[in-house]
Amino acid sequence: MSRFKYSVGPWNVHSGADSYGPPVRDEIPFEEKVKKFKEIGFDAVQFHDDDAVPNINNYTPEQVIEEAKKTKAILDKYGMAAEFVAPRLWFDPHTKDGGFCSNYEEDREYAMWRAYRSIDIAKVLGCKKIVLWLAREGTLCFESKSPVESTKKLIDAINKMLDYDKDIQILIETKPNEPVDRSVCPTLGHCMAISAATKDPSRVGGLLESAHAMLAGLDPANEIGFALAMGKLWGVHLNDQNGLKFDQDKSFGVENLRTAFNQIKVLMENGYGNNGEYIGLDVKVMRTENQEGSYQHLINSLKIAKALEEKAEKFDYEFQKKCVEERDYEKLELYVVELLLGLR
Ligand code: 3MF
Ligand code: MG
Repeated sequence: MSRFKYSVGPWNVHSGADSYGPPVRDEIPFEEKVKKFKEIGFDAVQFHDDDAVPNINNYTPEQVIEEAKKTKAILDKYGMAAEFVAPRLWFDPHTKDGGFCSNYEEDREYAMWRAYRSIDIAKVLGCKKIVLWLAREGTLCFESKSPVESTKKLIDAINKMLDYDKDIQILIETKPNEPVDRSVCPTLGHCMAISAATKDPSRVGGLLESAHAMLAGLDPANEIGFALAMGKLWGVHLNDQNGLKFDQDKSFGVENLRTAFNQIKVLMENGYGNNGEYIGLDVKVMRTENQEGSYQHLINSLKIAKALEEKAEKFDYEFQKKCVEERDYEKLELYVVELLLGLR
């Protein structure tokens, strides 16, 4: 039995198209994914606004709410909760230069429209969390935007969301780059500073994705610990990454097992989940996988995460204390590796 509740997004099961090639698997309908997520052992679904309401631009705000009810009915049918709604601001032609921090007022207004619709959808789906992965908020050409003005525009947009609804919480999913070259909010440290500058810091926190931390050259377990210390870790996207390259969204723990262990360990030690937080996975299956393998990365990631929960349960804190007293960190490090190798 896991102590955590796990969540996943519909985008985590996809047809395998990438920047260099077309789809290699068939698209799977949303309802079938939800059914399968439940079978695999997930408790909740993560949403983009247009996962919940496809073709969102074609609807009035009232119609968006009606459409979202259809998605809610599917969740209810399979006993699944919704974890969060995230405006997918990086897809639309209006946001090719960013949304909240775009140089064009029209784009900024469009971004707010999507943010308000995301809040409306979250209400229908029964969740309070709005995730902002600020994909295109930043620059490709440094001189095209002022970093000072961009930061202020982001704070302003978050303030408007906080005003729009008194119950919602905003979670910034930080990432240093990709698709932009330089992001406005690259790490959880930046996220905390932005939070403090908003009109209600108690409702603005963070979501840490393992791969995003690694792309910033940071240890995700450390980023998790930092946000926990601030009382502002309200979501995670566990996955893995082979060094500093493109965002790989690999299955959790397959490249950096010790870091994966430490992410689970620090979450467990600090009561993550006690306020209803989910462990979200944000993983993608390899393009080489066939149709039957569409969910294999989710099955594997869950298996690895739960196995690491067991390892963390076994962690000998007395031994750790002794090593610290003796200042024998070589001994402690060997212990951890032996634990992970099954030699302990
Ligand atoms: C990109 C991501 C995103 C976000 C998702 C929810 C597509 O690197 O991690 O996944 O997690 O959009 O905000
Ligand atoms: Mg993510």
